[in-house]
Amino acid sequence: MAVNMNNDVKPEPALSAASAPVKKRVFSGIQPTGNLHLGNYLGAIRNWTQTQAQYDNIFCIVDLHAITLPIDPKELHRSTRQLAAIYLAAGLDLRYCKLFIQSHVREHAEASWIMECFTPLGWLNRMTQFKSKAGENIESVPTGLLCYPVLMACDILLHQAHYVPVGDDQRQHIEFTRDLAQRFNSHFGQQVFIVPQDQIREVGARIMSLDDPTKKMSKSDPNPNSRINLLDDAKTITQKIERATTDSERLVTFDSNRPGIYNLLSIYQLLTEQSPQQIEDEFAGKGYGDFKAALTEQLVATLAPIQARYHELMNDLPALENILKQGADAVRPTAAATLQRIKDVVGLG
Ligand code: ATP
Ligand code: LTN
Repeated sequence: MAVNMNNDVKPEPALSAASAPVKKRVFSGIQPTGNLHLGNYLGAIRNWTQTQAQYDNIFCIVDLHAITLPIDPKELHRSTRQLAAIYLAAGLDLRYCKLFIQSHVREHAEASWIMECFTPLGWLNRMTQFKSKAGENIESVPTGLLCYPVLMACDILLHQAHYVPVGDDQRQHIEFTRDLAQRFNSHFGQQVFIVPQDQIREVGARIMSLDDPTKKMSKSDPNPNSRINLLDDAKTITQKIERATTDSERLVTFDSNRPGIYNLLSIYQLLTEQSPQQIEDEFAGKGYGDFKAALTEQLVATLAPIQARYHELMNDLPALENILKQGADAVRPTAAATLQRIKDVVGLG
């Protein structure tokens, strides 16, 4: 059975095995740790929506990952629902996608312990995200932060996903997942896991900070003007774009040596789906002011309908909970079967 956005249940179309090519599975997730920003949208969620009809998709709200750094319990619970509402508001369609909360499928945590026992510590010590998040506090940081990539690998491997659409910052984690799957499969001489591939787009995989375009746009940046949040209103967007760092050249051209304007132009390119040449022609003879006004208009036009739908969804939390419960129920059997396979080959039970 499949559920549509209005939450009615309708039967899956009857397809014969011969006429229906089996769709490849996509899996991805985002941590419910605060406001989502334009980088999360253009680097991840929008790509999920664009290709959703082609795949059998599973999108997760990875709350177990969110507790690897301090987070208030009430805020975590609310952010988890907010992220689910954003997924739907951004256009994920329940005819093609299953959405669930990671902690609702306990197989993830159980598989993670077992897979940690097959993960060389050196692999985890090499993870750049761990190093940057741990900073100087290496002795006091939660152990979960170190083991984070194993849980992420289990998310993907338990559901036997083929593709993992993410932003560029997750490249190393997907490489780790592939290495772990291959190591486990070859250790036991069995194809327990599908070895997944990343899906990282060329444009949009790394949206940069508005105030320092050499850093990626990030939820955890202390400067709120460094990012456009998906729930920012038109006035806030206007102010943030007006303040966004550019340079003194005043030429609206795609030049990667001028990272500020290059980043803003890449955002415009993604929103308008025009080529760089078309955009340069549009702004030939015009200055940064004209360009920033056009960019602001595009951003508001893209985000306003998402925000309206988001508020509708958040006003009916029981319906949202129901969608998430149905999602967890639908994905659990594959996760349970993979976990059983892991336990069998390892000799547990
Ligand atoms: P933080 O920076 O605090 O770790 P984040 O903003 O990177 O958080 P995540 O939850 O780690 O957010 O990322 C969710 C998804 O968004 C991932 O697929 C990630 O690759 C993608 N993503 C995050 N930031 C960007 C960005 N600046 N540009 C493109 N994609 C991004
Ligand atoms: N580490 C990812 C979030 C994440 C994820 C996943 C992404 C957790 N499990 C599985 C893809 C597939 C991040 O974006 N910070």
